[in-house]
This record gives sequence, C-alpha cells and structure tokens, in this order.
Amino acid sequence: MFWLTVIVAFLFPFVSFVTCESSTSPDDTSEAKKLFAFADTNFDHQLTYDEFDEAFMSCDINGDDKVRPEELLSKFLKEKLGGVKDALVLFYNLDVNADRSIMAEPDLRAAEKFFDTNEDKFISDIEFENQFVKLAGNYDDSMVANSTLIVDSLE
Ligand SMILES: [Ca+2]
Ligand SMILES: [Ca+2]
Ligand SMILES: [Ca+2]
Repeated sequence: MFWLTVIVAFLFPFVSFVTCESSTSPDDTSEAKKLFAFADTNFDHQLTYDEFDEAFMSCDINGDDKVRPEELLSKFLKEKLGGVKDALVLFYNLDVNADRSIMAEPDLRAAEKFFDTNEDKFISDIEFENQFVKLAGNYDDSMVANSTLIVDSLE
C-alpha cells in the first residue's frame, strides 16, 4: 500500500494534492506538525535527511539500528508525540519491506523519497504535512488489531 501511495503521488501530483487537501483531517495535520517539530531540531522548517533519520533512530532504545514497533510506540507516549494508533499507523506505513522493523535501508530511504516531493534533499514542513496526511489516511484496523500484544506489553 505504501508503494501504491508513492506511485500515485508521482504519477498524479496534482490529483493527489487536490484529493489530499479535500480530505485533510485537522487531527492528522496537528499530528504532522507535532512530529515535524520534534524532528526539526534547529527550527528552520526544513528537515535534512540526517535530521529525519536521527529523529527515527532516537527511538532505537536497544541500539541495534532497528526501530521496532514497541520502540516507536514508547517514544510516542514518552514524548507525547501521539497515541497508540498514530504510532502504529506511521510504523506500518514506513516499514516498506514489512519485516516489523524500521531501518535506514530500505525503510528510511523510501520515506525520504516519499516526503521530499520536490527532491531537493530537504523535507519542508509543508511537504511533510501534505504527505503525512496521505499516510495517516492509509490505515486499516488490522494494523492496530495485530498489535495488541505490543500494546499489552507496555501496560
Ligand atoms: Ca532497536
Ligand atoms: Ca523494515
Ligand atoms: Ca523538499
């Protein structure tokens, strides 16, 4: 589903832009702003790929260069970045090779391409918000249902 979204975004930039604007949920936009602010450590409204990677890898609690769903979730809850659903929807969309871990290759490389729509090597706040809203809409209940074990383990 993630790659479908990417392909659609590349093939029909104007169509997907319009679609995205018309279906923007205020919740998803404020969630995007929160995550962007967390990653934008020098407050210049742009993320370099390094900043983007560092924000994710700051979730890697056990230092194995892989972010597991439970690691992302505990970061979200600790830093008040969002709820359980927000963390899991982000996780399963970004885990492009579906191995239940987010790594630099291939997951973060794919995510950088997805968010940096004008390919200038910076992810602007606008790019991030527009693309994040598309991701947040790419959600089905099985993502959360399949993760009850993870959620239970935190309680
Ligand atoms: Ca880890
Ligand atoms: Ca992965
Ligand atoms: Ca850009």
